[in-house]
Amino acid sequence: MADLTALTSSAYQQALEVIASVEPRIADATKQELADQRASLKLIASENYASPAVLLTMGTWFSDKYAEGTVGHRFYAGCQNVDTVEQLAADHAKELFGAEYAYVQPHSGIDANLTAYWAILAHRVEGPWLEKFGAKNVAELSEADWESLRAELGNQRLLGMSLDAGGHLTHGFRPNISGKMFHQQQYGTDPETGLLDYDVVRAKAREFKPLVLVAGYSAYPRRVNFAKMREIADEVGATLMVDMAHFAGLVAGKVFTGDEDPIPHAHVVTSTSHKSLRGPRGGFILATEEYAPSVDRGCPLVLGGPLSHVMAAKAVAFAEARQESFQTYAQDVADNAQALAEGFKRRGITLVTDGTDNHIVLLDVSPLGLTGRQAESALLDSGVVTNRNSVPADPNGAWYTSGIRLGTPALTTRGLGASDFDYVAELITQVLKSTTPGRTSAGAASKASYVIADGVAGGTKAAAAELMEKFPLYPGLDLS
Ligand code: DSN
Repeated sequence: MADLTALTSSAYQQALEVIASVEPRIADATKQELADQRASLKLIASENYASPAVLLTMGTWFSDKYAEGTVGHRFYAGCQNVDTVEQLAADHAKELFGAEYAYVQPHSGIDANLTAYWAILAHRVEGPWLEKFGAKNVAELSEADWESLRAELGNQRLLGMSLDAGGHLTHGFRPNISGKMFHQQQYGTDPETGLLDYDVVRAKAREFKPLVLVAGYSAYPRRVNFAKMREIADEVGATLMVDMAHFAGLVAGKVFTGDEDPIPHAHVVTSTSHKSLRGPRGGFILATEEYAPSVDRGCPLVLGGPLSHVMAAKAVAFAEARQESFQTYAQDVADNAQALAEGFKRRGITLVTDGTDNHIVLLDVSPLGLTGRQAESALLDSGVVTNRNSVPADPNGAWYTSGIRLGTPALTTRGLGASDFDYVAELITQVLKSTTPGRTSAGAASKASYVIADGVAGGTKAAAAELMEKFPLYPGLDLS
């Protein structure tokens, strides 16, 4: 077999030379990004390192091809190779997740969610109305039909997890389009434990009677029982949509099974491909046969031309995730999150829900007298890349916040194990305990500025770089 490391290195060296011949600053920034990613502790829960095969697949002439439509039914000529790519990506996704239907065109998680919402509305609302008006499709509805449809139905209702409890912007957050196209209500978590309370979700659902019940999260450090969510959805006649963007890798890797696997329980499942699933940046949707025809209309319902080069890379990533080694990786992601959480608890750091059982650890930095923004900045100065995040009922709002969200997918890809994550907890704790809030120029307490005790940021940055050298990113890839 060819030496893939040497091939990768020479492929990138040559690619960067070609790029530099047109715009050398982009080649330089690309090299610098690799150097930065190599030296820092990447703990952003939604990031990972895709394989060279996935990354290289995105850099081809598939990028140049328009292919609006679906496999075998395109609005442009010459799509035979795109058909091959899209079909393969969808087949791999169906096999990987055990889904009845897969739609791999969405460009991002938000695109996937919007497409799913409109598909659910089309399936649940448009269908019966077409019948009522005796129309075969929406094109046959007259303006007067549309007017009466709007007047009678108004906005439909959506119930999702609130942003500060760990839900996503697209789960009905007021300033997001999802909070405008639907009448929305949100469920939170228990104020004492920080855990999802299914009885509260059920009570809200009974009262609000949503058309769509959304489950899933981007900052909740716990597993969700999707069988229970489906029971609630069925009781009130809602469609259950699960957004598994964050934990798709744990589903693919069979860490989340039974009631924790969304596929057998949800009508529609949306996802990204680049987080714990470790693929290219993009989105996709899985659905039951019943919802498939509506989801299949993603273009023209919501989307334009699919990104064929990214669909090709999704196929490669799904093929990778079907290998047994991915299951080991996914289990390591969850085990490492446990080790990280335990490391913080032993060092007296407060965790939302007092722990984790997925890939996320959410620190509450308010007992240290810091905002999330101050903690995020101090950590970045120290070579630790994280993001600030709201905690439930956050007094500091969504900009300054009181939390730091950490995730284990990226550093697990680099090979760190439980004892390394304990050391990571030690490094982060040292920085946080050595940071104090700064003052505004007028002398008032600031939510943004901060002071780190002398030597701590530099010392931690050096320690982080030393740790990362033991776990090389893309080993053998030399761009010097
Ligand atoms: N931006 C993603 C995240 O960090 O979780 C969600 O959209």
